[in-house]
Amino acid sequence: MASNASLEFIAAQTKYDAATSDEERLIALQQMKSTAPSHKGAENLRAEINRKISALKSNIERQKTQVAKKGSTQSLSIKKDGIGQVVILGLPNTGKSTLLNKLAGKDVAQVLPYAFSTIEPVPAMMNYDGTQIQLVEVPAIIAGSSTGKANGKELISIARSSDGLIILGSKEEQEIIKKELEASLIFLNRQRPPIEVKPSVFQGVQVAGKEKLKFPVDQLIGYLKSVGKANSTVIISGQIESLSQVSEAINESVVYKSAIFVNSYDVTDHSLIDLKDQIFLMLNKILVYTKKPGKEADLNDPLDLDKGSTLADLAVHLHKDFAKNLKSAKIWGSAKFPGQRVGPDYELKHKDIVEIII
Ligand SMILES: Nc1nc2c(ncn2[C@@H]2O[C@H](COP(=O)(O)OP(=O)(O)O)[C@@H](O)[C@H]2O)c(=O)[nH]1
Ligand SMILES: [Mg+2]
Repeated sequence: MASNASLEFIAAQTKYDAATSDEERLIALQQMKSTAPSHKGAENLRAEINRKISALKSNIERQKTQVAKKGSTQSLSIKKDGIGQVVILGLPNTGKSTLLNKLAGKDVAQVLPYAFSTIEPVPAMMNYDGTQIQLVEVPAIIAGSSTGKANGKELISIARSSDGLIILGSKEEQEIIKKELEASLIFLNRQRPPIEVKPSVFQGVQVAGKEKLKFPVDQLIGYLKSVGKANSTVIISGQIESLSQVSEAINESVVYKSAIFVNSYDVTDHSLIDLKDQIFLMLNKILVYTKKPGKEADLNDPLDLDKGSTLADLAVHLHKDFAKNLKSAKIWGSAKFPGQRVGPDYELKHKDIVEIII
């Protein structure tokens, strides 16, 4: 090895030798490159590092496209429609088609007394207060779907891209579905653990919010090193109790979905109305109605906005000229009194009636 190598260079080389993945090797090589001796005698060494870097990069790229190709043959998606897409999941013969038909208000899916009667995803629109929500019945999920049984990977990929889920079945059956989803890195009704790990240009791991970490910080740093995140900035914004939370938080394949759990056979007409409300709430949307001065609002023709939207957001939604000239609006519903005047920053609420003044 070349003489006059710096300590940093040797440290990077040690990292390279100990690396267990191409990503780690690449990071180490890049550190070697930046700390390599610059004199003429080390020319060959620098050339060799550069060669290794480009070989590794193309290797990593190739692996990535292979993963992407593999992923695409195993994913299936239903073109979205309406204000959101909600997917119905259950074991065979749990009443998925029956529920879909009840929610859609017509017979879109065949109800049959045997397992695997629905073999293709069935989309249907559900009317909710004048707006449309897309429901999709997915063919039955079973224990082992996450490993590919009964087209499981394709079917679960529909849940992955949905805006919310209905899990249908008895408690035990719901648990089976939940397990299959978790094995596919789809977690229900919870949020990503409150820790963020970002790559850093500085050496080592900097941690903000250490006091919220409920185990020794050295364990965290050791773990991050072992997964090729030796140089990172960590922000902990809530209690972190285990490394498995850290591993979940940094896993980009993990998604979080809202889910409603429904027991088969207890969907009466009354609970159907509740269920429709729950489905709407899951989408985090509000419906508002617009009206012209002196006219009534059309309550059959709502506009959907994301929860938290302001009057200005509504104006953008309507027309860009509206947005430019918007000064204020009169509001009925969430207003302090009927027809209250509010400005562009006013946060609209579900079922507000809005008369824009320009
Ligand atoms: N007793 C009862 N049977 C139901 C109910 N919903 C569905 N079924 C029956 O369960 C079987 C499967 O229903 P289906 O909706 O096709 O289930 P899927 O395979 O999960 O789509 C059919 O024989 C239905 O008649 C229900 O609410 N009560
Ligand atoms: Mg069915």
